[in-house]
Amino acid sequence: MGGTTEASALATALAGRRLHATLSYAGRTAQPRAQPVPIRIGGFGGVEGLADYLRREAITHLVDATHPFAATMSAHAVAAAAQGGTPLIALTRPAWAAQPGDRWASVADMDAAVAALAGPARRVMLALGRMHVDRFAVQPQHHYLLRFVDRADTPPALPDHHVIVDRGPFTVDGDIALMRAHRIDLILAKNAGGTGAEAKLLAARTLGLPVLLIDRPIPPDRPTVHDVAAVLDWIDHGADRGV
Ligand code: 3Y8
Ligand code: NAP
Repeated sequence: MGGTTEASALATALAGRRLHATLSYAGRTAQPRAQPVPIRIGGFGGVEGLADYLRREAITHLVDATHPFAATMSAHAVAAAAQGGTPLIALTRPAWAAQPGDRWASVADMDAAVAALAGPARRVMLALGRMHVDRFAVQPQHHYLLRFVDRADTPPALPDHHVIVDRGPFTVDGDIALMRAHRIDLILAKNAGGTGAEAKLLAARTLGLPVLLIDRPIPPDRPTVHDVAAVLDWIDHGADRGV
């Protein structure tokens, strides 16, 4: 189950091998990145739907390589895999940790992030995508720089905003230029980890800008690795050991 840089890297690694792999997308974006293995797009229909899929497709290994904030999908994967006895492993990336020069503050979740924006007008880069933007309408005083993968059908309910349509991975120079051009004085982001979204953090460090990072949800208990090689080893050796 994909939608991340790591999932795409795993798909590339698996394409060169004789086993059959399918990469699954929820269908959140109009044109997901082309993959070197077959893809399927759309929800499974809850835990039961996923369990049926695993059984119907005789899936022998389930890799949850979804984003750390895709908490529902990860919970369903654990439940559905347990139901049918399908070996499951999570491929995820460690959370980002502040380095010298970083001006980071953490908030527990999206509600806390919205509350943290109370106060005088600022110029905020809301690098959260499209799904949760309207929650910030209760803080209409700010100028918001929004970055979406696809243009939204309806404009966000924020009186003062500017939308950039772009998909990552992003570059540090690109994000520095973007923050300068829009005179950004605060970046709000999820602690997604990984390389595909970290450019904005490095740009903020270079510009000395404060960052508000939303902690990731606590993942369910499951075997977890942080690199593609470990997943390949699990597929070759680990799964039958019930790792
Ligand atoms: C549909 C698949 C690859 C994977 C690329 C990674 C990197 C670029 C950075 C910013 C932050 C954000 C957002 C982001 C990044 C990668 C990775 C990552 C963040 C695609 C993709 C899908 C999605 C869904 C989309 C969400 C949104 C989140 C934009 C494809 C491009 C903000 C998360 O418009 C919407 O409804 C978008 C929804 C979930 C979060 C949100 O709440 O809006 N990702 N992103 C997946 C599916 O359908 O199953 O289109 O190719 C994947 C990637 N997005 O293969 O190269 O590995 O994380 N994605 C965040 O991390 O904060 C952008 O702007 O700096
Ligand atoms: P979520 O809230 O955890 O899941 C909500 C529902 O979406 C799931 O119950 C499932 O529907 C469906 N779903 C989610 N991921 C799926 C997948 N890979 N394949 C098939 N169905 C999937 O998920 P989300 O946070 O909306 O993320 C959706 C997708 O975007 C995931 O692939 C994730 O990796 C990617 N993504 C998310 C973020 C983020 O910030 N959340 C960032 C980058 C990429 P059913 O119950 O019907 O099965």
